[in-house]
Amino acid sequence: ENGYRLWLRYEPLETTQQNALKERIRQVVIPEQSSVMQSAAAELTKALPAMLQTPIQRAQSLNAPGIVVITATHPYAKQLGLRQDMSTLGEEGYLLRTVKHQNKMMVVVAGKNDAGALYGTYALLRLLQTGNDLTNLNVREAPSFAHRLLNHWDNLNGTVERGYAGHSIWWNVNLNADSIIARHEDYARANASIGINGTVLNNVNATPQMLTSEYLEKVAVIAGRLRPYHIKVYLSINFSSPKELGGIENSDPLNPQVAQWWKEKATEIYRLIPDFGGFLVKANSEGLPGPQDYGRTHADGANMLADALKPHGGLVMWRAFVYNPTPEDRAKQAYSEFKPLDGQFRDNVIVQVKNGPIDFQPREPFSPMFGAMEKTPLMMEFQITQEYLGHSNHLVYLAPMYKEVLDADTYCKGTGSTVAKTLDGSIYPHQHTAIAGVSNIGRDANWCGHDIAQSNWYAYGRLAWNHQLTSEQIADEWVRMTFSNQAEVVTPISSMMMASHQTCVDYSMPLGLHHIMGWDHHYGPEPWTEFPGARADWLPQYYHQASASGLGFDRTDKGSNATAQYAEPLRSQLNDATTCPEGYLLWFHHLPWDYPMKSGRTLWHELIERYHVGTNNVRGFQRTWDSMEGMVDAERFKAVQYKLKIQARDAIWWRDACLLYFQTFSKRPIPLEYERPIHDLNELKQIKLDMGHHN
Ligand code: BDP
Repeated sequence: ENGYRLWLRYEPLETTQQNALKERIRQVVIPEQSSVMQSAAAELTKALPAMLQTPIQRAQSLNAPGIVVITATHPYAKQLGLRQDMSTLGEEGYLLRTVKHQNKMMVVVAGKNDAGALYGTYALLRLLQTGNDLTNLNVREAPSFAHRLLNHWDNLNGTVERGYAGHSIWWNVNLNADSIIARHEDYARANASIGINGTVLNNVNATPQMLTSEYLEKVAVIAGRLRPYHIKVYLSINFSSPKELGGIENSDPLNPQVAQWWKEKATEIYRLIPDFGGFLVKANSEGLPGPQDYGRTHADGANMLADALKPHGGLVMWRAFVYNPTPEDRAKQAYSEFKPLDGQFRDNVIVQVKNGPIDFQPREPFSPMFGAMEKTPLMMEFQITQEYLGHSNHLVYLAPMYKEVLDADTYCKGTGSTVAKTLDGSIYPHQHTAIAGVSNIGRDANWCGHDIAQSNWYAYGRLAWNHQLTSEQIADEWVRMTFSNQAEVVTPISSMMMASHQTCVDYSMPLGLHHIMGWDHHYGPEPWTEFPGARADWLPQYYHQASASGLGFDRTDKGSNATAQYAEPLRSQLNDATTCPEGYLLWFHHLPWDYPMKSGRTLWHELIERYHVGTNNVRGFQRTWDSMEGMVDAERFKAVQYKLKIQARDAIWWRDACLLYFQTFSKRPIPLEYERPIHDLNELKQIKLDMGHHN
């Protein structure tokens, strides 16, 4: 058991559940023929006999009890009395019902279209895998966001930027090797099972080469493998492609030759891939080219690409991850840049915004762009790969972090204007809704490096489908399918997962600290780093502002005034240290070391407390996991046990490094009730990691 099967293991069910189901499922009827329907059929044919330990027949008519999978337009929908209910079902939605037909019980999966039927099929299999016996089914679901994407930061040479699970599954591989063909199909199954319907195949730091015909042909091959699972492919593009590939003098979006080049490129792409999704664009960001190179705006650039894709139905996902080494607080820059452009984008442009205003830190407040852009559809960009959260060495379940952001109240249209509602069409009724997650997938046998990191891929997909699910529910499902349905396994593993994000925040960047990690590789602590000639906004001091007077970045109206980018009453709440949530305290405030915290401790003492809570919790995770020996398979047991050792050591490394470093400013002791540091600061400063990747 090496983790390759993810949450689609289809282990034999418990005997009582099997026996009940064998009566209920005597046949499977899937009368429609599209390739997506065939994927649904293939999954059922693979899963049911394995779970029920008995062969299951495919049939055409409803003359025995069984599972029926149909779309809204099939005559069976009417015969089974579901047509009415289906007429109001959302795009790609489905119903799961147990229906009596001529005295036989039918378990019906009814999709709005064939994609809905596929998603419904996986939902049914999820119910079976998690112990349900399919009596009295009454489920009605439709996705929260229309476009649910993974973003792969994969380079054409096969490396993966910020990837910690081996090389790319797409690039620098033999596309015709059996193992790669199988990977692609299993990738598609896993994504379809959680409702992902789009994928960007290459790094946002894109090379023009991506759009050469040599590579587009490869994209067409991949698209062909994902299509039966209703997954569209998208590409990241380099804004200078017309100049670099087309030999045009420049790539100015207002140059008619440039616009023409993109039109022709779009036509070429759609000739090869008729259902191509569109472009993801990182422009004028971290040194990449963009419209501003020619004195044009982000809207000029995005619209020119949107016009090229429009006749084919394609979308432009234009990233708002922009910041420059100017005096303006980095946390304010995306809003400052984009807010004045609200209303200037074509209707097939979506602006893709990272969850927080800086950069995927362990905890960030939500980006103030959410709620503030009324006339422009925005989409969330989450990071699934754990760039700043211990790579694939640390156990960190990210659903609670995603939920914290999705459920945060922007107050843009009064109380209850959550971030999720600003994006899903309920507050601003835009034509397109979307969400993206930066993938943690590579060619490792277990896909994600850490067996438990699979839960982040899973949780992202589940929340993209339905942002109202709870983190607990998702963890529960995932553990049941990935490890076991036994309560003795489900409870400890899921409670450990639920505590893990706050734990990682505590041992690395508690109380709103951010961006104090290792230069370049972003692994481990380096609050002290200086780099001759480096941009100030790439260095930790810029963010923690530690001094004899205290700690934290003053973003109040006395400081950078980033709080003013939020709507009232949140603005005032964040602006005042006594009402600012402690999780964001040092994000928004620079406070004296003796500042009194809610606990009654001083800030310095509270910092020590948080770091120790973090390290102690990881030691607790080790004990919890060791109690799973014999309850989960030996191979994954050992693998996770080994990773937890690394995490425990790293947590202490973080704690000692940060406390000893901040102590050089606070000049206060570590109270005797806490463990003594086991490193000294100079020794820690000597650690130079070569993580084998750059940027
Ligand atoms: C940063 C990563 C960098 C990415 C960048 C981005 O360190 O590798 O290229 O985000 O999102 O967090 O464009």
